[in-house]
Amino acid sequence: MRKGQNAGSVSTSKQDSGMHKKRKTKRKPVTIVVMGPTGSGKTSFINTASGSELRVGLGLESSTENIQKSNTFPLDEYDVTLVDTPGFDDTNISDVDILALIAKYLADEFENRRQISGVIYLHRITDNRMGGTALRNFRMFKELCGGPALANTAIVLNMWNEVNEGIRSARKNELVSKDNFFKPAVTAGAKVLTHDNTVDSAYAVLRHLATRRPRPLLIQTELVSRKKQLCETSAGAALLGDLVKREQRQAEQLRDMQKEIEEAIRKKDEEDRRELEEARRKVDETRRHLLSQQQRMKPVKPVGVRAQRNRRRRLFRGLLCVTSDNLET
Ligand SMILES: Nc1nc2c(ncn2[C@@H]2O[C@H](COP(=O)(O)OP(=O)(O)OP(=O)(O)O)[C@@H](O)[C@H]2O)c(=O)[nH]1
Ligand SMILES: [Mg+2]
Repeated sequence: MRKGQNAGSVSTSKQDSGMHKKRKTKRKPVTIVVMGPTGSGKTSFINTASGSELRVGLGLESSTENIQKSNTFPLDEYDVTLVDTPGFDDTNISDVDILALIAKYLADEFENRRQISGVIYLHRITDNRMGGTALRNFRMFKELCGGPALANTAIVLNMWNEVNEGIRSARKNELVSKDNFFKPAVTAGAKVLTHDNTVDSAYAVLRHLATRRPRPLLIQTELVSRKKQLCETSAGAALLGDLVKREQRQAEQLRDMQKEIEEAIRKKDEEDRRELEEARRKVDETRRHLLSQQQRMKPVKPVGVRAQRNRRRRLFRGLLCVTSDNLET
């Protein structure tokens, strides 16, 4: 059905270029970015709305690891392009790399005067709690957009038809009324909408965003206009704060494990000791990973006159600080 609609739009534009040349109206290009945790249904939403065939996840692993664009498709007087983003879940790609990817895409668009009309944040209404990963993703979404641009966002509660009326309205009320969930974004103008995996509900979301006046996202002005490094941006600071907290929790866990190991040694319980040491090794690995991510979020010092003169390098010095070539030793 989506393909038919796209094909239809192509033939419409061909007719326009022939018989109705004088009445030809140019559709307004609209770009909408889709964010949300891994597995929240970002790619599925994009495919449903655009008729694209971007890869959808099958298992628990994250499936979208890069920024990808949908087919551009007509909707009312707009030509809509949807932009898929990876979720922050620190598995296949680190959260720092994901932030760098998204930030670089947004900064490039801003620098090339291509406006972002809106941002969608997807949240599964089937989730019975707002866990650490969901909170982290939402925080990153909020910090990337910043106050004024939140008016151009939609928080989309998807999988809406998967739970009964009582549960979904109770969950929605909780999500929009709690300060640590969606309330601050809603107060700043984010619109809460629902999606039941149909083209109609996807279009309703897109129509809401397409009709709004585009505004730059905070990360765009921070990186391009104010020439901040990524680590100096609101999103960068939020991610760094999160990495520090997670690392502290791991360090605490390591201290507790050390006590348990000493106890096992004292009791001469060899099996217990081996199991605990194996568990400690894993926690230590996670902690080291978090420390190395923190390290990569450190500001990079200017590297010389020539580099200073290079506008592009200056612009993205924050992003360059998180690529492997530019790691501080
Ligand atoms: N029932 C139902 N399942 C859905 C819906 N949207 C997505 N899914 C399923 O949820 C899983 C994840 O969907 P994706 O679209 O890959 O999610 P994603 O957010 O792009 O995930 P990543 O690319 O890993 O970040 C897939 O198995 C989809 O089929 C929906 O509206 N209803
Ligand atoms: Mg995806």
